Amino acid sequence: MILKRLEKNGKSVNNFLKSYLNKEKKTALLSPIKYGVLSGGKKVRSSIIISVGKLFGLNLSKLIYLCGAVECIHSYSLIHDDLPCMDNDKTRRGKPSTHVKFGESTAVLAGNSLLTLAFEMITNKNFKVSPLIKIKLIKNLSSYAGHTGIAGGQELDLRYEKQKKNLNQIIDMQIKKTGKLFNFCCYAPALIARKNFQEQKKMSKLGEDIGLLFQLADDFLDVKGSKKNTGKSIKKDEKKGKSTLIKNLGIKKSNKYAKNLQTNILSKLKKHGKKAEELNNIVKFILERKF
Ligand code: GRG
Repeated sequence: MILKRLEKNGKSVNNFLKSYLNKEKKTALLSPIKYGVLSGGKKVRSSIIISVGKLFGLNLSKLIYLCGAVECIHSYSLIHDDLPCMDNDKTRRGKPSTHVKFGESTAVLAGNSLLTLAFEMITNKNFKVSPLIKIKLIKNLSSYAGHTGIAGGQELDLRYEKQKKNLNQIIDMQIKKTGKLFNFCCYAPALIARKNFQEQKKMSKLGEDIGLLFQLADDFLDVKGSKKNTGKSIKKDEKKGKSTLIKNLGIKKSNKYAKNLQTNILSKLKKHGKKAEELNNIVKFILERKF
């Protein structure tokens, strides 16, 4: 059931992105940009935005520009993550990585362009929210993508290779690398629905926890998953000496940690009752997923 919903959301977001990109000027970077953002991907961050919107009575048309922006940033991060100077991965979403298909310099520039497109999307006149809300969205999203978020987390991820790091350091790195973008996915609908500051903060924290859960599941898949299902190389973390929770605690304790985190997230959603049904199911999917 939830898989069908994720697929449906993914299609809506892909259609939006296709039509947005088809209106862009026809530059040499447009093909690698489309390849990076449109070919495959679960679009799970978009599904979180959409399901959090349901908690606050927001429909898809109010949120689609946000979904597009978040998927552009996510895809940029994957294109750069796969580069030879980063994690050097040749396969992504079951296809050649963008730099393998288009060359390294083009992949860097397509990634940069996806990052800036995200902010352009938020400023689009058809995204009908107030200018003040747009400024707040841009402020948060830019800090979550930069050195205090994704890029900073990636720097730590690379720096921590072949080092012994404690639990707090690992969690801090995972939250920056993955959690901050999920934070945005939960915070932004609360801001657009004009929820009070306390509620916005709660949604930010909930998003970070969901992002951490997502990253832990990603680490489990690296150990126990298959290349066929995940569409990317597996068993890389141990080879590269990555600092993960699994390396620190072992599989059994890491599983327990993830289960506790999931229970905690689900208990925070109880107050929303039936409105949280879809988000509940996504949180369950995140830990059970095979891809
Ligand atoms: C700034 C030069 C420069 C590089 C930055 C931003 C970055 C490099 C790396 C991002 C870190 C990263 C890739 C974190 C992993 C997050 C993660 C679990 C990605 C997989 O997400 P899924 O499973 O992917 O949602 P799909 O393919 O489904 O979209």
